[in-house]
Amino acid sequence: MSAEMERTFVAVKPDGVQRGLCGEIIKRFEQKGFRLVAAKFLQASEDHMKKHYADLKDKPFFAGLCKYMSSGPIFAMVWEGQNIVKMGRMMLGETNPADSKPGSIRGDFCIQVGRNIIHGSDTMENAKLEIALWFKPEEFVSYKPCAQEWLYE
Ligand code: D4T
Repeated sequence: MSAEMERTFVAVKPDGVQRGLCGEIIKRFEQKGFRLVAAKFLQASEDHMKKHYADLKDKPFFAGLCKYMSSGPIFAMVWEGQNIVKMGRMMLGETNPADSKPGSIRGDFCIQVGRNIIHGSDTMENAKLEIALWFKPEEFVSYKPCAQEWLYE
């Protein structure tokens, strides 16, 4: 198998969880052919969210964003696949659902930027930082999916 594997951090935000969209979101990544390598269901603290969104600390929406993200459960996942950081972002749609095309997750399931139901790492560098912030090495599961040879040449 010649594919170069990448990992990305994906999280169903509290609004996505409350609206019962975890299954739909997992389904989309599964049916694309990506491999789930770690997952957990948790309520993050406001401090944890401040670390996660540290690069946005000067934005006017930062405080509200961290409060909303820590207001309820999150389904946090690490997915693996070729070119997954870029493709994952395409699957999510634009940050503002109003700019997201139908067919993308945000285009299909939400309306406002402050309630955009899902997070996905935007660069490989941020993916590495976010994965390290949310998961310990022992939380990863190593396995070979049976469809691997049918997804990659
Ligand atoms: P996340 O990180 O949540 O996947 O979003 P994006 O990577 O797509 O976009 P971002 O970092 O610029 O924004 C983080 C988060 O802040 C919310 N937000 C954003 C908001 O509430 N108001 C705003 O004006 C913007 C730009 C939505 C996503």
